[in-house]
Amino acid sequence: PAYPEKVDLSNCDREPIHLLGNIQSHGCLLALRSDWFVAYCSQNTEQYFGTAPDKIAGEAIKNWLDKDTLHHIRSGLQSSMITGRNERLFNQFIDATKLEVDISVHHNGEFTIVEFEPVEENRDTTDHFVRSLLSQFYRAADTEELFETVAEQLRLITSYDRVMIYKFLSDGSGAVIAEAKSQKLDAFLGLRYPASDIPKQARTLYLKNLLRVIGDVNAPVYPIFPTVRGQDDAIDLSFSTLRAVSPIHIEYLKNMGVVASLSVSIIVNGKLWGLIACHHYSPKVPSYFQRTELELFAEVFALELSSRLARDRETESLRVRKVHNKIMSTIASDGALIDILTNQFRALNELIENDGITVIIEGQVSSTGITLPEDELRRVVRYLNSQPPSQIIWVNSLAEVVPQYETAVHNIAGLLAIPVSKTPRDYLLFFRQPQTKTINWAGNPQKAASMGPNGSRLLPRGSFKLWQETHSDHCHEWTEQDEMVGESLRVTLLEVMLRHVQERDTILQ
Ligand code: BLA
Repeated sequence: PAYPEKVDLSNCDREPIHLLGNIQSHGCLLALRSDWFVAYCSQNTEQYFGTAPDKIAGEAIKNWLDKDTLHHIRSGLQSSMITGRNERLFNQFIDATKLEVDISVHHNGEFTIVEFEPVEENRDTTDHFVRSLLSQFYRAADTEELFETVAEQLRLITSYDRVMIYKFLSDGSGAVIAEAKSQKLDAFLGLRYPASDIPKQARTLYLKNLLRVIGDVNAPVYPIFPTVRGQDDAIDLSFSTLRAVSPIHIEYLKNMGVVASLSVSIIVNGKLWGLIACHHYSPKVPSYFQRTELELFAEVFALELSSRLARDRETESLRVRKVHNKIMSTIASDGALIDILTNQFRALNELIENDGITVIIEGQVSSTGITLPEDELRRVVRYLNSQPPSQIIWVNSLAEVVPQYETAVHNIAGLLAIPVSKTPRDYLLFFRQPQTKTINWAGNPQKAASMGPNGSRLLPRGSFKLWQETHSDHCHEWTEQDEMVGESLRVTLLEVMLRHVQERDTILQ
């Protein structure tokens, strides 16, 4: 009922996935009011409490749960209010039916949400795998090895058919950067997926709620009772562990041939860096115990990752500082600015990977390596001048931003531009040649979605067949690192400028 009339690729981001009003079938949900009376429950209460939903809604929960269990739920709720997360209670009993369950509890502002899942018979709670995983990944020499180790180990431990590390790229698309899978499956490693595969509201939710289990895409969902009209009254299931996922996403998984999935957020410096994504080709619900371990593991993994990334940045900034010092100690104190900078080309060349450097100051041009003819250079500078001032500008494809620019003619595809002075038009430019680049998409990203047979409903793409995109007018992409180096070079140049002006003033006096 709360499902919006129409969802398409442009409003995919607005599908209120936390208000869809259904849960998955592998558990049961109760929403309690502050007086511990049941306000809402899932349709399948009979199975868990021996009572139909209309006989539980409106009643006191103490009729079905004993004192001890209620006590645990109450203290779980208190911890949950502090941590802002679901609190898990292991091996509890429902008094009314003597069913052994794991319980998850949290408060959503209005209700206390209590969720129940049956305890599987033969689970091995003594197998603490986080510790053994940690010793493995501290040994990894670099981040690539770290990702591979993590994927391999997680697959061994969780026994999902496929475990992937999925990384978000700067444009919102994502790539499978590590994979462990059963041999009979095709590899997804290296494949790219468009941003719309995981819309914005889902990503926002995954920042708050770290772990999602989809137990069986073919199982029915259970609506929440009593049914409400419209989204305004729908119960907020953001933190519900049983929340039924978007039907569009269910269809997506079906199209992929996947039956069950698990995904865990990897958060680095407060941002959703990526996901650990697991697929299974038959129904699968990991135990509460495994989920708890996985969450903990994902957190330690994210910490290790951010400390490795910080270490890399530190090494890089040390290198940049050295070049900065070299420039500052060898810089001439007099002469024209353009000559001063030309004399530093060798040092600059060390700093940023390039195929040519050009400096433009008050209409004068000096260069090393490949450069552009003057009229083309003027057109490029015109584009640069139209950008916000006093900032470095990087372009991966000049053909995309400069009218009539011909990459092949000039053999230059992109540039990193550093403004040299406050006055526009003076720049230090690093050029890069074109590089043929192929992106392997899992299906044509332009056809990420299609309309249903009647045109009224959106369907995710039906094919994940390899779709190659080839660019010949892009350079080797400028990275965040290049941006950082460019930015610190901009500061160095400001210092050079300042010194130059001071020298000139001293001479003039
Ligand atoms: C959610 N999409 C997701 C999730 C993943 C992906 C991992 C999180 C839920 C989960 O754990 O399964 C995408 N899954 C992938 C990708 C790979 C993978 C890229 O295994 C690569 C190997 N999806 C579409 C379109 C829409 C869409 C067109 O393709 C919208 C119009 C929506 N995806 C969509 C929505 C969710 C989602 C709404 C949230 C599901 C939910 O949490 O309710």
